[in-house]
Amino acid sequence: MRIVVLAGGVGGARFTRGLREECIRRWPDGEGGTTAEIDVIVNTADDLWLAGLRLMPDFDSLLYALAGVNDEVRGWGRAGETERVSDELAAWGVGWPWFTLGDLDLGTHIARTSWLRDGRTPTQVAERLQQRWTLGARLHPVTDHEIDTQVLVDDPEAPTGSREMHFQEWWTRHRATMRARSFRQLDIEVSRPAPGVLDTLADADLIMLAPSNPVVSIGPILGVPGVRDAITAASAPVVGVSPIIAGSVVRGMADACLTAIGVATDAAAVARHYGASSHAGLLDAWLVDEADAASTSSLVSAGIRAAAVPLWMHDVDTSAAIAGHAIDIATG
Ligand code: GDP
Ligand code: FO1
Ligand code: CA
Repeated sequence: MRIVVLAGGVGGARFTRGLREECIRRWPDGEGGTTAEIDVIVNTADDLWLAGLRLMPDFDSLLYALAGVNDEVRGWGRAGETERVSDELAAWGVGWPWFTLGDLDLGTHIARTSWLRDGRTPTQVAERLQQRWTLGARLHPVTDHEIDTQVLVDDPEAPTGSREMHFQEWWTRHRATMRARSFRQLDIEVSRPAPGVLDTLADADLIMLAPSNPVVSIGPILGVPGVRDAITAASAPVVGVSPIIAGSVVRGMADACLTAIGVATDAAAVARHYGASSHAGLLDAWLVDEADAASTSSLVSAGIRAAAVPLWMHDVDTSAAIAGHAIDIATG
């Protein structure tokens, strides 16, 4: 069984950890692992240069979560983190005072940047980083090009009445409170899928959209030229898990992103945004939470198989159950 997951950071990591567990239960290899292959295509549009280092937040969230070294409470960064270097950087006025680089996390950024400066590609660097732990999944940055998301916000003092800032400034510094007019990924139109991404999709038995931010996590993955077409051309069924439960984003500020692109913060609205595969969209099937059960009939009418199951990812077991339901509805 070859499963490909499209994923952002925290939602993507929790889901993939559950999927790995579910695969171990369904397709055990007799040695505590699974015969299933899990390939994760990871959003790279949150990435940034800071203090001379290349950060890849969503990739690192997946890496740390699958390795079991992540900070569960914050959702990003390493467990048992200290911030001595960050304090020094602040004293030097380097970096952003509102963006904390943990000491252990900095080790990752320094290793990554060092390998990039040696001439390796982000995909090659990602392979090196994954060798440290047994993840039970392969992580692929969606592209080796830099496609950092820029957010256009209102600014009455700017001559045009608006200005752009890096996604991380909008998200982390301003907590997405400044109204976003639009999002764009730098140079995405001239970017290409990273080596392996298109082949992985073509060879998949099942393609899953994690319950990740549809606009700034899944959106940029689909926006890399060739990726969306590879999904619609793939023989594998495509199933998505709603990141919205009862009109709420569960964690984070994804509602501010959805509003900016004119999509309601609603499980069925997100499914319609992805579209039915039978109508030139992506989805064959979509899972909503039990609280959104009333929306399943309208989705079925729109050509999307839908089911309502508990979608709160409280722990590995609840995430594994969600992954199991997603496998069942897509392949059943
Ligand atoms: P990020 O890159 O760290 O923002 O993480 P993702 O893009 O992968 O996922 C973020 C989204 O996950 C949030 O906007 C939520 O809508 C969704 N999410 C977080 N926790 C849960 C959960 O327990 N269940 C479901 N269904 N969605 C969740
Ligand atoms: N999020 C914060 O809210 N505050 C931080 O100081 C912060 C630092 C940080 C450092 C490295 C990293 O990989 C992620 C970090 N994040 C931080 C999370 C990140 O900004 C966003 O939550 C994601 O990019 C959105 O997916
Ligand atoms: Ca993200």
